[in-house]
Amino acid sequence: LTMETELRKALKEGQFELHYQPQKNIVTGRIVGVEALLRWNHPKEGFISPGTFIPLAEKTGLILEIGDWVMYEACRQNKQWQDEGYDPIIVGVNLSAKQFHQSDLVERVASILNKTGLQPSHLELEITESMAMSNEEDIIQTLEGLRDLGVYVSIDDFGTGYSSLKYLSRFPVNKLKIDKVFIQNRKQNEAIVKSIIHMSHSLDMKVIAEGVETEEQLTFLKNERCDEMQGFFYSKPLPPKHLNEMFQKQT
Ligand code: G
Ligand code: G
Ligand code: MN
Ligand code: NA
Repeated sequence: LTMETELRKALKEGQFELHYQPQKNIVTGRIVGVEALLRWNHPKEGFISPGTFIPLAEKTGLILEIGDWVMYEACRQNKQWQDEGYDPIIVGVNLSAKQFHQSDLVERVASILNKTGLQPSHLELEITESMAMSNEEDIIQTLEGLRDLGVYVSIDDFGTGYSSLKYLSRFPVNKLKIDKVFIQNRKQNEAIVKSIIHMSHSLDMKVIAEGVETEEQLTFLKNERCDEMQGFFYSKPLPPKHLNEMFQKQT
């Protein structure tokens, strides 16, 4: 089978799963969100990382169907956690460029929220800089449509793309996610990390550090007033039932 055929089959036969990586408020230490990360549980190969199949899914357009499934499943799971009595959190979903540029994206998101019963303010869509930093009218319209719907939008891998900072201040975006390369080479990038935190707050945005792996990194981020953290220091992405255990521990 070609990989494209295999991907179609995977979608039809339910071979995709979402894992969730917790995001903590740095001050309170509580889980305030999770990022949904796609996993392909292949019957022969075992877990396949999205890095290997997302590019093909993008090329073939299959990403639209896969992306709808991801968003639906992430919203459904988050609603289920709320129904189970856990404190409400935000679920983050990665959007690919093709998804983001669908002319009916806002309607699709609204329909998924409607079907799953999740409140818009409990969904965050992650887009990359290159998707957002453009002057095109339809991009601004999409971002405004998402804002009016009440979902959050964050900029993923911030600092690694082609940032046109002139757009950032005009864009209805809620949060910057500092790319892990800046956190992991923290000493070398200290000035950059401080500046991104400062800039986020000046623009009335939240800021989260990705790829936090050490206590030293966390202490630095706390001192610099970074809002949230995500990374292996606290937890890798995990299947949903492990999150239930983490929620229980903190109540
Ligand atoms: O999950 P992992 O740890 O391997 O992620 C690898 C890459 O795949 C990351 O860049 C991540 O943003 C991307 N990715 C993970 N899940 C999804 C998804 O559901 N949709 C899209 N478009 N990208 C995803
Ligand atoms: O591109 P995006 O930021 O969506 O992808 C998140 C990716 O980062 C996933 O592949 C996830 O597994 C990975 N990741 C999450 N936390 C850490 C971490 O602390 N260290 C490293 N090296 N990777 C991480
Ligand atoms: Mn992401
Ligand atoms: Na990222």
